[in-house]
Amino acid sequence: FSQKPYDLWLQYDKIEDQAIGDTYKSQVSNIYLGTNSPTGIVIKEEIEKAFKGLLEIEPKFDAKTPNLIIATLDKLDASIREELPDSSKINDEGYFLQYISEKEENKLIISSKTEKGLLYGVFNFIKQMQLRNDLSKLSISDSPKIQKRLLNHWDNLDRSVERGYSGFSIWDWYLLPELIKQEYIDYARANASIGINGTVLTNVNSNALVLSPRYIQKLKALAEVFRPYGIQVYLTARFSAPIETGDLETADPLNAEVKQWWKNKADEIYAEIPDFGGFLVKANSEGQPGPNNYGRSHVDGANMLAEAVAPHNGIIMWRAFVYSEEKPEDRAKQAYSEFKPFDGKFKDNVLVQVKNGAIDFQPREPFHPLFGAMPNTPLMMEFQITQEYLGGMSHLVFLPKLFEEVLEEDTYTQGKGSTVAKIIDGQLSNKKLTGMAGVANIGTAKNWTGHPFGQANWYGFGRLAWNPETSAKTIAQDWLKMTFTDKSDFVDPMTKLLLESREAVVNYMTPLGLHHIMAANHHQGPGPWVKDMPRPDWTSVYYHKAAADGIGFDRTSSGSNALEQYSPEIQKKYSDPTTTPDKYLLWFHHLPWDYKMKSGKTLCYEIAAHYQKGVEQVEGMQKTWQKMQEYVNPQVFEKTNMLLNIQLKEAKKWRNACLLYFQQFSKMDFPDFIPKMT
Ligand code: GCW
Repeated sequence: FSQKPYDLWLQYDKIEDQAIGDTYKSQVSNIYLGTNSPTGIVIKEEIEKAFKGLLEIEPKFDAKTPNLIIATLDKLDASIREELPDSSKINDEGYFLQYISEKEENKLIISSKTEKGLLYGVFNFIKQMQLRNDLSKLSISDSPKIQKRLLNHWDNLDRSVERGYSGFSIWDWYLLPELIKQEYIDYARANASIGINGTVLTNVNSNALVLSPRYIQKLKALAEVFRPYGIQVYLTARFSAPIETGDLETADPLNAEVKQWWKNKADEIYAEIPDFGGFLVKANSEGQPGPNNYGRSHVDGANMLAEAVAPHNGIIMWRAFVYSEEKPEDRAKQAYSEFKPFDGKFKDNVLVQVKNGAIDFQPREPFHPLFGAMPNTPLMMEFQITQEYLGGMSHLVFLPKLFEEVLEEDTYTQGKGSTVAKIIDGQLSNKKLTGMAGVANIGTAKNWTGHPFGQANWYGFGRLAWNPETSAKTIAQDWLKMTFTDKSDFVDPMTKLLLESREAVVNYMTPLGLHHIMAANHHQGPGPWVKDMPRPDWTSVYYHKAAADGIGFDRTSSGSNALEQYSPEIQKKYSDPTTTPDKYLLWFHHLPWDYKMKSGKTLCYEIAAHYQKGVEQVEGMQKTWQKMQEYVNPQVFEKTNMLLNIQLKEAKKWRNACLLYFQQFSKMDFPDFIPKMT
């Protein structure tokens, strides 16, 4: 086996099927590459790597009569240009892959408006060979639907990673700017291959030190590595930085000196890194400083920073993850309450970054009501790729299925079909800025993500940021084929396994709309009993409300009425438990233990049945995996085996702990299928 975990989905193992390999070789025997810019050089290197691996040939770039042409549209001969679709079919980052057959000559064309688009086209072209597709059928016009496709690293300057389960931060700040690690280059390749075009290098719980001149030099070195790959660097901005650096006594966003301080800071950064992306800010959230400290609003804070970066085309991503310990309001309502009144008030270069759900990256949450509530503000989606609440380093969970579910949800704000995907890609409002962020699961682990299947979540995030309407199934199939093998005896059962893995984790952790019942602080493992915490909204009892009368959080008008933050269509459906989808039942309703479910069984029975099903689904995953040995690198096979054993053990622990805990209130016997617990 030559599958190398470090190489992620960019496996360029030799194509075994000789007929396919020979056909490809004849189709790409002479290459014209119409650029020798830094991006042109990385294109050349990638082609070399791919051809040496897949086809075992040294690509020829000096051809007079090329059959593979890689050049921006302005560099193509008119006769070839005519064979391509109209340039309006793609945007500045898009590309064409086209097979043309004229007279006796056949040609493959990779073309685009910009070199960045060309690079994306080349990665897709290589992928076509990884997938063993017929190159003579190629006719693809593709463009990203979202502009800012970013990873968010929650990486600290001491290289610890908040909620990171894959080793330490890959940013070796101590040895930068002098030492450029190969990992930085391979990180850029991997991201560019899926269209990611920006990375926020530092934790949202941020450290002002990164804004100091010494760190700007380190940042500059990384920016130079990433630039040819079309990746911009961004930082998190600590709101109190003007004070912490010792320069000022206040960070009040309306203070003239503070404004000037940030302008100067932006000028200083841009002088070194002209394509610096901008800042991501977590303000007045979980103890972070922010404009509220000075009686100012989120708009005041965001707009002040936006002004500082605007002359350089920078952007501000202002997070809406806010909930206050002083407020008695249901935590699920608070971000909406605070941000909706600001709709339309942010400057043009501000994106409000909203987590997919209103609580916090749970195995399942309804979509965040803000997505349907700020038509005049660009909203950026924030997904979490690292599995903070989904078993961290040990559980196989294919997250694109979760992301897809959120993106497909209908907000109804402009009638039926107003999906979250269409809100964030700007289709429904012509928003000037669009974006999607994923909290990275990357670290110093030799395979980048710790769990071998964590790679699929990084890959899938990139695919959905490029096009939020991509199906999780397509993503699963592509990733499996590119990472392991295209054999259908592997790809078909494994696709099924991946797609089911998300529902499994929901079943054995938080079925039927339960949420935030994890162990305190680290969030790994069950903790429905958690009640003594510094804040009530950090406990579990706050969320499940299990008592003698039943279980669940009443978010209808008889309870917190969080439901009123959604469109009337959703309110109507979800205000009645009989029309609420089972998957959100206990998110919106508090119901008696003997409440009769759609299945005809009691709620208590269904809770048990879901926990049991989750455990059985993990057993099913193990069975499938056992049959995959012949297709997988032995180390990856064994590692995944062992991790699945841990996952099964933990799934049973979740089932047992939650059912025993809830039973003290329900006083009902477990159904027979629940194994005896001692
Ligand atoms: O729920 C919390 C996480 C924190 C994280 C925070 C956030 C970066 O537990 O670790 O802090 O979300 O998203 O800001």
